[in-house]
Amino acid sequence: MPNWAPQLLLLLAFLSYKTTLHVAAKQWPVLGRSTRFYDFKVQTRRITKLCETKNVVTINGMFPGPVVYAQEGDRVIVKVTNETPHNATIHWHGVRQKLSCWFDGPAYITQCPIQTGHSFVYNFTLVNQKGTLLWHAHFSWLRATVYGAIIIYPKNGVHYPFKPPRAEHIIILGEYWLKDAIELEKATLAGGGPTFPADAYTINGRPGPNYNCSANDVYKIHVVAGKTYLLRIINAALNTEHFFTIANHKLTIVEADAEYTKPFSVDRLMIAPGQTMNVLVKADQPIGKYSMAMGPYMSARNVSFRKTPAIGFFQYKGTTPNGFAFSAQLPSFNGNFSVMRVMDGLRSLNTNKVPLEIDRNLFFTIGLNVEKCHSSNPKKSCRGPHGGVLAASINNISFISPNISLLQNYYYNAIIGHFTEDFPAAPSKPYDFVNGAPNNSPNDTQSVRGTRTMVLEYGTRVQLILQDTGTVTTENHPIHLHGYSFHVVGYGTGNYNPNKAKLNLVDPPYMNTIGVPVGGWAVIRFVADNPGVWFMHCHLEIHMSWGLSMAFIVKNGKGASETLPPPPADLPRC
Ligand SMILES: *[C@@H]1O[C@H](CO)[C@@H](O)[C@H](O)[C@H]1NC(C)=O
Ligand SMILES: *[C@@H]1O[C@H](CO)[C@@H](O)[C@H](O)[C@H]1NC(C)=O
Ligand SMILES: *[C@@H]1O[C@H](CO)[C@@H](O)[C@H](O)[C@H]1NC(C)=O
Ligand SMILES: *[C@@H]1O[C@H](CO)[C@@H](O)[C@H](O)[C@H]1NC(C)=O
Ligand SMILES: *[C@@H]1O[C@H](CO)[C@@H](O)[C@H](O)[C@H]1NC(C)=O
Ligand SMILES: *[C@@H]1O[C@H](CO)[C@@H](O)[C@H](O)[C@H]1NC(C)=O
Ligand SMILES: *[C@@H]1O[C@H](CO)[C@@H](O)[C@H](O)[C@H]1NC(C)=O
Ligand SMILES: CC(=O)N[C@H]1CO[C@H](CO)[C@@H](O)[C@@H]1O
Ligand SMILES: [Cu+2]
Repeated sequence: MPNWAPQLLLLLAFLSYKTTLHVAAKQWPVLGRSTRFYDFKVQTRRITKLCETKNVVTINGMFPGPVVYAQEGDRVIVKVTNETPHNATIHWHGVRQKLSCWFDGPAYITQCPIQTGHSFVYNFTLVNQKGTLLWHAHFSWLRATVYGAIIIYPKNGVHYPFKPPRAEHIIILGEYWLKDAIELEKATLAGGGPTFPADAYTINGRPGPNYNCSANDVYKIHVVAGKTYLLRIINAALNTEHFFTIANHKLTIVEADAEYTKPFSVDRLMIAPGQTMNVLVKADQPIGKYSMAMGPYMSARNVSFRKTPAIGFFQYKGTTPNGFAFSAQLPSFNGNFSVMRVMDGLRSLNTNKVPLEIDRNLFFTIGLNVEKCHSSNPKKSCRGPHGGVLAASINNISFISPNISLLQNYYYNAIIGHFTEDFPAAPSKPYDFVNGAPNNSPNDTQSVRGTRTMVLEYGTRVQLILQDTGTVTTENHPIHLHGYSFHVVGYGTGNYNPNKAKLNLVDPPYMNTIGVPVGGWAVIRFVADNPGVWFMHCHLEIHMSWGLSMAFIVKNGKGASETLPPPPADLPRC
């Protein structure tokens, strides 16, 4: 039997976006069937949640934002117009942007922000990619409310590698603040200490019955007994990794970060911000109403966070809507069993082309720092440990955002003063990364500040070891690389030891965001065959603000197929 579901959904999606999103097709030339046009207006909208009404930044007034539907191989064109008083950009998270780095989206890395009243047309193709990804704002902390799903169906005539599900549902996990997202970043950085926990966790923007004024602000999936459903789970939360579970039901993971995996079943999963997972759920329990729960995975010491889980319902046809719901059990906030269970189970469905030989072996430490207080008002501005200011770094370098676009400057050879090309391939001094402070001095927790990049020749086969440090606290950091997926060939706890590390070079998962184990390490491999400036950072927004990021500059290769084309004419200026 042919698999019509994706085509049908695509058609429905096409019809609905045409009617709801005011696609300004007339402005553009006649389209091929394989070009998808979207019109994104960055707009503020008043919404009421948790008993309070406030303005939030949205796309087209929608929260979560509109879904971008496409098929593998399609071109996607999104005109983004900024109608808010804030700066904005959109990042297409996980889209590999082959030869289209200009459209990647991180502010001050590949473009200047789209300023109030201006627009920019993002234009990229989805080559060799299918599955679930997400888009989100990439300026300040705007992505707290500016996010949505990207769904890439297989090409016509190509089926999923599993039985077609009865229906598909998108599940976006989020965090919601009553405070304005940009103010939240400013207030956190001004205080020097930890950030404020979210006021609610949300499933598709809805906190569910555990929260005040939210008894009806609940996401529900209606199911028919005996049928199987595909859930496209996306973590778009700002500052926390999350567990997700459905009472009494198994989740069979079939895809991670838009790459098929060998199917395996878990009771609950951990998903980091930036990660996406497709799971199959069979409605194989007695007819009833089952809770879906989302709650935080917090592996750092001394953190404050909200413990109240967000709840949605997985509701069988034939259930009384207001009846009893089976409750879902989440792991404890630092429960690492479910984290390891998922990591251990992830295997690519197909044996991938893992680079077996490597040209550059990089070792990056990732972790937090405490800078000395230089404020005349330490009580107000130095609320970090021991009266210092919290920071974060890679190889002890805290990334300082430039005030120009790195890519634009690199492309026009105008480097001077804005950034350097000396990001180190390894830490300057070895020490017991996980358990010991450098020099055995507990006060040696400072980092160096700078806008440093690392240059890679086109085609370099890179192995990168990511090592968590315990300088302030060990913690699971979700590290995201723009412009590439990478093979996660190994991971473990403690300090990386090349003699003991077991690597999977056969069927490792192929991801764009990896949660490096708390107090541990992960080894990733990729071939640097996409020229441009590619941001790599922790996807916990607060860690990125503190400096846990860097950028790779990948040089052009030979000929047009290995060279980044010139920038589009409407690229925003700083
Ligand atoms: C998108 O990019 C393609 C390839 O560079 C180009 O031919 C096309 O005109 C662009 N479309 C828009 C709307 O910018
Ligand atoms: C509900 O409101 C009360 C009173 O303001 C507050 O103490 C409590 O923490 C709120 N509950 C949640 C889950 O936010
Ligand atoms: C998980 O937590 C337990 C108890 O806290 C600890 O003994 C174990 O080493 C942890 N495992 C990993 C992989 O972090
Ligand atoms: C964590 O909390 C304990 C007890 O309050 C304190 O002694 C320690 O310094 C704190 N550590 C950090 C990294 O803040
Ligand atoms: C922009 O960055 C450059 C180089 O870091 C610096 O000299 C300049 O003062 C900055 N300009 C502004 C307006 O912040
Ligand atoms: C990081 O840099 C600071 C400032 O130069 C230095 O004091 C500290 O020892 C360095 N730490 C490590 C781990 O290299
Ligand atoms: C917006 O971006 C421009 C260009 O980088 C900058 O000059 C301006 O200060 C920014 N405005 C805000 C409110 O961040
Ligand atoms: C000068 C300074 O920062 N001293 C701190 C060194 O670390 C101890 C705790 O490990 C603090 O108590 C000191 O204030
Ligand atoms: Cu982090």
